[in-house]
Amino acid sequence: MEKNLKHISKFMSLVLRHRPEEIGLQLDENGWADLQELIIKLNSKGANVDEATIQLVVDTNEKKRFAFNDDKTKIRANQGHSIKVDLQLSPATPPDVLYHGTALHVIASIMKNGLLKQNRHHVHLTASKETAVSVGARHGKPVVLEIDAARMVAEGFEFYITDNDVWLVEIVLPEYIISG
Ligand code: HQG
Repeated sequence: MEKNLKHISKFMSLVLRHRPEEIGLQLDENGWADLQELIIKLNSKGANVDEATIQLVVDTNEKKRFAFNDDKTKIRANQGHSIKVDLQLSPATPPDVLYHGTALHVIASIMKNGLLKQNRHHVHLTASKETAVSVGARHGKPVVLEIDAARMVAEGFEFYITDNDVWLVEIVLPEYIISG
C-alpha cells in the first residue's frame, strides 16, 4: 500500500476500532459507521479522502481490516476493537492447530496465566504460522505458540472467525499451549 493510503488506513483503524470520538464519529452497536459521515469527519481532520480513496484502502489493505455493508453505505473494522461492539460473529470450528504470535519477553507470563485478551474483545489466533510470526514481531522478538484448538473445542471452548480469517476465542489456558 502506498504511504498515504497506509496513513489513512491507520487513522481508520483508530476511529473504527478504538477512538471514534477522536473525530466525533458514531458507531452503531455492531461497529458500523456511516460512510459519508466517516469521509466528512476524516476530512475535517485534514485527511482529504473521498469514496474512491476509502474503497482503495478497503481493497488494498493487506489484512482486509475493513468491510462495507451490502449497499456500501456503511463501513466497519472486521476485528481488533477495544471499544464495545457486537460483530455478530458466528461460532465456527477451527483447524486442529492454531497459532499465536507473541514476543519472547511475555512468554513466562503467558505460560503461567494463559493467553489473555488484554484490551481486545478476544484472544487473536491464526491458522497461518507465517502470519503469527509477523504479529509477534510487532511486540518484540517473535515467538510462535501452537494452540491445541481441537482439544479446546472438545472441552467446550467456542471459536469465531472474522471476515478476514482471524480466529477468536475468549482465553487460551496454559494447558492448551502445545509448544513454543
Ligand atoms: C500478549 C493485529 C503477557 C499477546 C494482528 C500479545 C492480530 C500476554 C499482547 C491482532 C498475555 C496483546 C491482535 C499474558 C496475551 N501475559 N502478555 N498472560 N496474554 N499476551 O495487539 O494478538 O494489525 O492486543 O501475546 O494481526 O498481538 O491490528 O494482540 O502480544 O490479529 O489488524 O498481549 O492485531 O491485527 O497484543 O494482535 P494485541 P495480538 P491488526
